[in-house]
Amino acid sequence: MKHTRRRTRTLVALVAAIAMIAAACGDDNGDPDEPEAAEEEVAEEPEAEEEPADEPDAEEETEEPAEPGDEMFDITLIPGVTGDEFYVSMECGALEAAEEFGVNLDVQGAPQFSPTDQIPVLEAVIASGPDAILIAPTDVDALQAPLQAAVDAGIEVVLVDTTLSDPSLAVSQIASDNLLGGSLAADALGELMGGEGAALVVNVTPGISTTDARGEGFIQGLEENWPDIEFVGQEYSDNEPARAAEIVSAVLAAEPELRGIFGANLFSAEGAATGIRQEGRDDVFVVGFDAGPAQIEQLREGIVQALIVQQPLDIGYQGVEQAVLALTGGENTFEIGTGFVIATIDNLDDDDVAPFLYRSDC
Ligand code: T6T
Repeated sequence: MKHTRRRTRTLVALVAAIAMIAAACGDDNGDPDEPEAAEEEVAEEPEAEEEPADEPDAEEETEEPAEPGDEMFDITLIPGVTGDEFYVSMECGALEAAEEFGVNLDVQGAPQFSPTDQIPVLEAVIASGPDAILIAPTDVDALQAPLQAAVDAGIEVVLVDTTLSDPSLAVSQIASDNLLGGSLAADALGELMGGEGAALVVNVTPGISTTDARGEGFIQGLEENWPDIEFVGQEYSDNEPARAAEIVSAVLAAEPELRGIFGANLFSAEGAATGIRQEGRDDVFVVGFDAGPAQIEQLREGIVQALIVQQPLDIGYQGVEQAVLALTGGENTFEIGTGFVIATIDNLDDDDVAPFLYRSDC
């Protein structure tokens, strides 16, 4: 897309320049023979087209990689879902970068975290012809072919947060180290539980790269460092807090030894904590992933003891930066990892934690 636009622009400029030179020559010398000379030059023009096909033509000679800000690139961010403060914060970071690099940023998302809802959004975005798409795919396999269609249409793809089974179609992927995040959650919960009792994971939906990795990291972390904690399993909330709360009530009834819950994303963690509050249990610890405003409130209330906080602003910022690099002939970094902080009631307002808590608007 950018190449077509740049070529057209270069060609228009070239034609305009020739016209201006011809007009200037005609005006200046007042020699009646001169128009003939000009005509001769024009008549000779077609010969220029008889150059060997592999010679660079004037159009190609003037094509240079664009510089950031040189051209108003159009970039669309497609989050996993709308109304999720993790993605709102990512959008804030992306907007900051868009302003800095002088590109247009549009955001288009679906109200449910599901490929069925996200694919039509992606298809509409492809049809609108942006230069680049930043996307958090909602399923490792279902988004593979639709994103290949974007690449085939000449659109640069950057994966932000989640990834694909085969991410090689993207120029870059920027995400937390979710396996590590899961093991950090296991250690935080293991400490709180004093290394004893049973633990549950409330996850989102199988097939999401990030949350699958967190579940795996948590299980590995328990096995490696907390051998006396019994893992009672992983249940799926479908990204619905109410479903997460129901799961917690049901497992509490069935597992009297349950003392720890890991909520693997914002809505699962928030719902799991709500379930604990509804059951009136103060002997069960909750460690959640993410740090939306409701989660922070639960941390302050003492229903949640720790949050593994990602850096979505940085993911969004770097996503735009990588897209701009791809569009301007720069060198991309294929895999970029962003960090975590662990928030507790004791450090929530500290300077090294507070700036990472998620935003509900920019
Ligand atoms: O945890 C984030 C994100 O990293 C994950 O891929 C999906 O869920 C969140 O958006 C939080 O709701």
